Amino acid sequence: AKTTPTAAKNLLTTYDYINPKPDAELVRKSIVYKLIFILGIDPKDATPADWLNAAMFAARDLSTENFLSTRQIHEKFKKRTVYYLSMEFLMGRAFTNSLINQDLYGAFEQAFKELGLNLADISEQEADPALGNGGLGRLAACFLDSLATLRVPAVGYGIRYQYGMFKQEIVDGKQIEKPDLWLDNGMAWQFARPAKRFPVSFGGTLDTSHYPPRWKPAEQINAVAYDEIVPAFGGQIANPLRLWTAHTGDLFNLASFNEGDYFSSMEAQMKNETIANVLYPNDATAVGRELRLKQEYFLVSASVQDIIARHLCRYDSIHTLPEDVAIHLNDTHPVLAIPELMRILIDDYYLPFDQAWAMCQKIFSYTNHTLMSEALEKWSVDMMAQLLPRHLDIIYKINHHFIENVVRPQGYDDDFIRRVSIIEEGEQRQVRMAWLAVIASHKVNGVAKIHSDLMVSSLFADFAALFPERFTNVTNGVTPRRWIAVANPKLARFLDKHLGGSGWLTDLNQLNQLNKLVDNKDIQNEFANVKHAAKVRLAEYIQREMNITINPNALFDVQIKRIHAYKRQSMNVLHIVHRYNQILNNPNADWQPRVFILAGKAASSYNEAKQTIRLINDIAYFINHDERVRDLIKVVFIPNYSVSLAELIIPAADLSEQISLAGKEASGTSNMKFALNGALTIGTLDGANVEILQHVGAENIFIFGNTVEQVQTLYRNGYNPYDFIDNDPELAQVVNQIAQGAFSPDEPHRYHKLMHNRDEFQRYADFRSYVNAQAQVDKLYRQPEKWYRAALVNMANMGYFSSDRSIEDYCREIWRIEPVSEQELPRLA
Ligand code: CR1
Repeated sequence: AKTTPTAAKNLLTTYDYINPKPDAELVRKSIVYKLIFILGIDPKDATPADWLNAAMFAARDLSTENFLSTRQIHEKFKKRTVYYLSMEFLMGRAFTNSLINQDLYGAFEQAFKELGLNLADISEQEADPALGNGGLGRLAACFLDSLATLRVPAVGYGIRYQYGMFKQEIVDGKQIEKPDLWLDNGMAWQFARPAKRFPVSFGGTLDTSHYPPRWKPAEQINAVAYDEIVPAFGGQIANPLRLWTAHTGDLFNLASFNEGDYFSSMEAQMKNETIANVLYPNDATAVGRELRLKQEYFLVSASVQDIIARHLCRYDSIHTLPEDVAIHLNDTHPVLAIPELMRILIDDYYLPFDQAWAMCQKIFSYTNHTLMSEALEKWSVDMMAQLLPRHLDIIYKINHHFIENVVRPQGYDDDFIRRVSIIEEGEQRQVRMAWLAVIASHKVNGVAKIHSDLMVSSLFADFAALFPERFTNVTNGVTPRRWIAVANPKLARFLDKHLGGSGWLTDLNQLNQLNKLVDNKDIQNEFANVKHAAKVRLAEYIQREMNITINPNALFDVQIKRIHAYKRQSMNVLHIVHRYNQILNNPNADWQPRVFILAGKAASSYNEAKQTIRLINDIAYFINHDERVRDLIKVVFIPNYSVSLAELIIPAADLSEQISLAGKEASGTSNMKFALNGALTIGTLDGANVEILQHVGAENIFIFGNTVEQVQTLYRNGYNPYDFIDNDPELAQVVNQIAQGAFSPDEPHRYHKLMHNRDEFQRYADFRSYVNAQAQVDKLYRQPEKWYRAALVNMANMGYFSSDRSIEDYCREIWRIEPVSEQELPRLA
């Protein structure tokens, strides 16, 4: 039992210890105090990074009280809680966000001024923790922000990778991967929790002569927690993000050490510590490696044990778990949580299988984030038998139960049973993790309307026949706190001014009041100035970091996201080269100057994506140095794309490229961030583009390309790229130039394969329609009144795409969770 010293107890049961809002002087004192007494640094020797750490400690103090009292409220009122399990969280920098969320930005800015320092420069010192790949990880971060802000009782669980996403350098046009040392300068934002540790076991044998069977694992390591505070915007609430790290101190083999074999005594320890070492840099792709399976199990085992421990703090029985707890699976990566909870309920709490299973089905829900078959996780039965024998045994039982009690009684044939079985038969038997997720969850959702519809009609069609009520949609959203207030403060001030205050930050539908202002010329100009300032800021960065000069008056055309064939960065390139050809053919025409900005990382093992990066850089070099095109085209590939770079680039975009092949991008979320910052979208009818179109209206977005149905027809008829290349001389010219080395004269065949592959994602089929849409873009940009009107209409109608709306949907439709109410909040002193 926990004891609290009486004096502290008084403090923690009355809420009057909550600080009044500190002024600049208090903040300054606190920063200096932290610098001296926590970091042990003399102010006269302190580097900007030291000042940042000191300031983060000071800011953390101010949210810690909210953090602790939030936990107390949850316990006191036994708040049903959602646990969000994700292998990835792309939180971005914490410092500025926490100051804005707690309304402390002004005080800190003033405090640093008095210290002769600049808050913005200090904030730039913060490492950007890249514990994720792309959209999936960033969505999890937006959701945590909304969960806190909406006062939803929630805990995020992830892994504290020692090395996050690799750092990308571009050398001679090629991507070079360097380790990301995000922890090097300390991590003032996280609390180490050495006492929060749970053993995680692997391997060994299963003795089935008992019931329940006895698992005798071969290895055991400890998961140790770090907590990161997720502060609500403007509120008294702060939720935890709990990240696990591997600690193997106890594994150290004393026997061999005493025999003098220091190395082998350390060996087991080193082997296991690699579990939390690196993030797999794959986006929308599955990896079939043993270490990855270990990582996934490590996350879920520690988290499920912790969830049960938390439950038993509030209730004295395990039976109330489904009333108290909702566990959400962010894609299939944490799906082993299902057999892990079953294992604990059956083996440790002696619940009968049926009872444990009924509990699981109330507790779990699952989001599918992609239909791409290459991303569907499957684990070989052999590997799982080796690493997690008890879990495999439980999965077999779940499968048997499902087939015998659910499928067969409905009269389905063997072929159907083969299709829905969790175990895929074949040369190598495999466990289909997505099937397990669907069978165990009470709700399964896709992330945009078109994606959820396709999910039900294709990937999960058989399951939709079995459980039609299980499938639903929750369209993704993004947090306006980070994507406007942090990323684009000038836009935030513009909105405050015209919407009569900052209410839009927590009620994004207020943006629709802009609709009545979109024809006002002064407001159009004012917005144009906000956009221009952001473009200047980005141009300065590009000048400083890359030594490339771009003109802020040009149209900024931006595609930033993971490099992937289905996202079709190479189709963007086709258009750039086509435009280049047109300008050379007709140099005196009245061309609209454009800057093409691209950024994104390629998975280290994904050759085609790496070639695409190299092609972009080769073309950039060639075109940027061609005197004949002057400033009419510039191409910039900004290295090392990250959340903080997105914060710099998105506000500066005029045009947002969302050009995936229809049916392939589950949602996209940068499309929302761009439109929210007043960029116009050029996009296909894919993912959330479809809903953006519905909200902003067809006149305010550039839609092109084949629909899902047309794409499927092309595939069905045996898609042949030369049907398109051979019938479009301009396209053929572009393809031949690239394929024959016009941009890689030192190695003419460098891009032959990239151009002449089977064009799985139908770039050539959509090329002409894309080029036509780009001509419409130029035409509209030439009429600033119309362009900025359209930009304002975009912003005005983005309210729906707030992650607050997504989280409200999840709470109501999936988790059945109530936020902390006004009455439950502590009274402020
Ligand atoms: C999808 O590709 C979506 C995010 C968040 C990605 C992207 O379209 O916006 O998820 N999927 O829902 C993914 O990473 C493993 O799958």
